[in-house]
Amino acid sequence: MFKLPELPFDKNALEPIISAETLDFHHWKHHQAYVTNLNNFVEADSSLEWKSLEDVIKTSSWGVYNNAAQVYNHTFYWNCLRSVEEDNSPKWELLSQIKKDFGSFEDFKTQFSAAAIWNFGSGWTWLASNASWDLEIVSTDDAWTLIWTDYTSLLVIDVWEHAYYIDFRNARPNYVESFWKLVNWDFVEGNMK
Ligand code: MN3
Repeated sequence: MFKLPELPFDKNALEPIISAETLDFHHWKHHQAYVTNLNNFVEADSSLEWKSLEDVIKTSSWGVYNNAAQVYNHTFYWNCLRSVEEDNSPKWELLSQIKKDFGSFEDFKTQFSAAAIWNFGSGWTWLASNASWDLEIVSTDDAWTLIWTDYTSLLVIDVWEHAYYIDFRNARPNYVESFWKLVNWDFVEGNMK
């Protein structure tokens, strides 16, 4: 059985950008619902019982895949966040890699923000490293994750409406712009290894 992971911060830690109310819905209701749905599938299919979450994602389709991937994506997203820092930026190796692949940190943010804003409908926008260890911005639809691709996920933003509707209503660009103050670059850099 899979469990809803705890948030890696207090539920008011992301205010005033992401409210405790959003986290109540997004973590306790949406993320929990994916865990509950996944566990219902596991209960009905004993072949899933001893698999890791990543193995379930790699070997399943449709409802099982969608719910398992959403459990994974949300946990990854929470880990990408921390409390507000006005002048928030990556350091060391990650910063030099970003400069190499995007020109500058500002250029990277501009491209990533545009990808997240124009990611049509519900989905996720990722910073990932490809098989040759170059950084790329990749957008996925619905529950899609990068687990069964050659990409290594480094950073993600959830652009489903439920991620921002309470705090930003329909203004996804404002959510995306504010997201930069919340990124946990230590986690992102840790994913490069
Ligand atoms: Mn979500």
